[in-house]
Amino acid sequence: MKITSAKVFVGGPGKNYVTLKIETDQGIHGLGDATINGRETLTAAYLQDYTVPNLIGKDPRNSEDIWQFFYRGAYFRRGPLAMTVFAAVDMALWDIKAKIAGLPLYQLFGGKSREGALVYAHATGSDLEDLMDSISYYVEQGYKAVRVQCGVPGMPSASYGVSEGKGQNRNYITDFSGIIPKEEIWDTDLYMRYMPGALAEIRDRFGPDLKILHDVHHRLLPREAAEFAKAVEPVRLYWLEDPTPADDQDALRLLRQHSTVPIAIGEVFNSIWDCNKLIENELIDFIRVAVSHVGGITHARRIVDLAAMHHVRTGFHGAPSHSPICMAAQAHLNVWAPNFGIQEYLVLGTPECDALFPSEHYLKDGLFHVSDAPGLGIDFDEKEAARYSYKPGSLPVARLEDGTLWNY
Ligand code: KDG
Ligand code: MG
Repeated sequence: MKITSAKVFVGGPGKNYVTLKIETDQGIHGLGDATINGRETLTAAYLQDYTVPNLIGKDPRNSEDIWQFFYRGAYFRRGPLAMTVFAAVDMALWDIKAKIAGLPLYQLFGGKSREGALVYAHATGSDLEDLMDSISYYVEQGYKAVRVQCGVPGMPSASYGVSEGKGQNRNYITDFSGIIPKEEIWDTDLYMRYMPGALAEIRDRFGPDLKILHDVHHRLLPREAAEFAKAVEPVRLYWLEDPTPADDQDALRLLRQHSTVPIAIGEVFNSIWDCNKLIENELIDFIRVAVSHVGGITHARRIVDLAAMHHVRTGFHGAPSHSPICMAAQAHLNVWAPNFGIQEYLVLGTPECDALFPSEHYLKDGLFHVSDAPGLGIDFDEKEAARYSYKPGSLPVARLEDGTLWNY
């Protein structure tokens, strides 16, 4: 069996999805996702200029050897762009492998450990009351877990994860007005004074059963993160996400010494070498890597297995940084992984998105159910794709009030 062609598409409804389609001499094709927010043309160029020519003629069934060929062959290891490119190839090869077997992908991992995978939605509000409305909306839809972010009174501009204005399917992450990012102002002191009380009010309003998650988006220093984690302990969060920039992994020791709040980290990681110490030292409770940013299924499975040895559960990234192809790959891992925790899920299912990526995967009562179609169980409509093209967009950056650049 040989790979005969590989095509790269950039675009999508309200997003710059980077889609790889690998075709074979047996008429079977596989799909991969190389989307990376704000840098989409770069993974597309890496695929087109280097990866595609090197795929032609290879046997797609040798996914491990192909992964090693690209990873070791690059000489310069890791990095988000390269690992996202390798991920797209790897997803497409697993898609082909499972289609050859005539099985849904999860069967190649060891079958189902659960029927549906718990997901969490993003509730957001410009203020706490707006956020409460947003949470109610998701609870009414049957979600059992919700990430909550709201504006902080007095904060000079809207901050990370906070949407201004009403509406439930708000894309507040990428700004498509151009490649020059918007700059936001962040004030740690205001956040630290306001947010623990706001989270406590949410717990009071929604009762003990709702799983409440909160994302700090790397904004606190280690000591501040320890203080914040202690302050929110009575809320019984499902997790506190990215309390510090996780480049400094030892920083989490301080937080761990002061609090038992579950910690989730990893959406910016791109290899096992970014998180092996965090996992082995049991400094986190959830690993947040995304299959599409961490070298694909082959590499993600190594992380999941390492995590399982250390009581760390999965909480794969699922922001609109990933196309439904990555979400499908994660859905197969989620129904299999013995140490599955939760899946981030931002409603992708607009009619335009479903037309571009048809599938039988579905969400019901806050659980994601995976399709039993062979492979990833998702397709890509090239005719629909012709309607879209690349739109320049960017993620915001954050500064302190005195102009110091801060963590987004
Ligand atoms: O590309 C950046 C987004 O994926 C990020 O801002 C989303 O923090 C995020 C999350 O938890 O989904
Ligand atoms: Mg996050």
